[in-house]
Amino acid sequence: DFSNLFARDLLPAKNGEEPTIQFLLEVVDILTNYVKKTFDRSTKVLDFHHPHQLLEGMEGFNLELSDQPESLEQILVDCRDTLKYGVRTGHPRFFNQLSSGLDIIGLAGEWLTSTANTNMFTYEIAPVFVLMEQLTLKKMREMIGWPSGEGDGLFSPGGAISNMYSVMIARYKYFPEVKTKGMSAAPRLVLFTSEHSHYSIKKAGAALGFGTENVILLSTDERGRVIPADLEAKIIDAKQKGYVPLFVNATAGSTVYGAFDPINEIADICEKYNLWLHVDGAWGGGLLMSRKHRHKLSGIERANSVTWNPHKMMGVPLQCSAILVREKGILAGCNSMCAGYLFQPDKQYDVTYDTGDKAIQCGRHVDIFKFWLMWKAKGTIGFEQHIDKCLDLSQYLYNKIKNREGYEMVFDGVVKIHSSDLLFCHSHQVAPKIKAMMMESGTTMVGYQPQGNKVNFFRMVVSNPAATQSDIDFLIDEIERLGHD
Ligand code: ABU
Repeated sequence: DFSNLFARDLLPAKNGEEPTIQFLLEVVDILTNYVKKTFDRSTKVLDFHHPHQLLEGMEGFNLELSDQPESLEQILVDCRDTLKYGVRTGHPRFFNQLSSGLDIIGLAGEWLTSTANTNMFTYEIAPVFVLMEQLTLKKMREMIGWPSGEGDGLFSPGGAISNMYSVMIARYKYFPEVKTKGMSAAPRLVLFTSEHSHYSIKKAGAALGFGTENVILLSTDERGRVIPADLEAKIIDAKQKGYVPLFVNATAGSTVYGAFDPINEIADICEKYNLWLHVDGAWGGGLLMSRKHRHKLSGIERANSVTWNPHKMMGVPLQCSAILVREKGILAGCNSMCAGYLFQPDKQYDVTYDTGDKAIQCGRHVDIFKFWLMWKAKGTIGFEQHIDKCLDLSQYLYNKIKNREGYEMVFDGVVKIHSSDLLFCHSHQVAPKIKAMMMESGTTMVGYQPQGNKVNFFRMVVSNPAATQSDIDFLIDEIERLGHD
């Protein structure tokens, strides 16, 4: 009975050990029930409510904060309600986001990480995690193909931040004085990225003082891949205007089309004009684990920096994103501030393991452990099998849809609904309407968006390790069922 117990009765309170253990066992019970249900196809992906309904307090679920402590019984109810009204992103029929799935080893890793509750900035307080990060980043660099896995890197709070790091270090490489003097020390610098690339490159342009007008968008072919000739033409044009081309982002797995830019051809142009080449492999980086599919990133070994998010295609729990850099030391050169209270040079150990000063953050979450633990538990071969299975499932979906009445491929690989059997055919409204009904019924989830002059279409993401062919079948049937309603 937790109704008369409060947080103050738990450890470190005197006699707090027994209630602490009982309370945590209750929490574990809630979590394991949730885990079981997540993989049960008879449960819904979500129980949707509008924000005002949740804010008004659904069935006693009160989001308001209180001045007085609530009982542990109420706290357990809050834990159950939080999961009840959330979205089961590990459900086999959740296809909505690039990151999905519920990996049990990864989950165990998160629990351990939170229990350890430490900070990545120094070896002093995170010795094991720092070493795990170093070894894992080296392994990732080997997979990229940099000699002996040499180079640098960090886990960062997401792909957008990893991409921002790449722009920062490119600028530091060519214009190091910007660190001390600001952008007035540099000429007008321009960045190049695909019109299909992630918006984070533009965001980095804005945040770092380049200005979004100096992020030049490159034209793509019908499959969303950068046209190298357009890159070269735009570099020449920028130079003629007196601007200084600095940085090119090639995307390996674009957010909507899943397109892979031709890295080798882009690298040739970067070498010719002495530009920094970054590969945003936030989504597609995972393919490096697959001997069958890694050719899609051919040329990545020529990049100066790479973003790779194991929390996407590889199914590692959020968040887990790496910025990997070919040149050792440049992250520290760009970002270090040598705070004396953390990074004392005269510590008793090798202080090159105090990696925190390479980051733009101070405190840094331990994102490595769950990934390291999963890699141990699956082996490289386990990740490879997962990637190969995801691509097989995509092929299954493609084969199922390509000649099916009521569907049209946006291009060879992305699906658009257009049937006259469905409401609002050929209209922007079809996909949003079906998506809304899908969320109300809670049976499955898939995202939609417009792209260029194309009407809203469904973007099917296959990265969920729990998904099977039957779940793909279910999604197709469900879209048709909802479309006919
Ligand atoms: N880089 C963010 C990806 C968002 C998504 O899941 O579509």
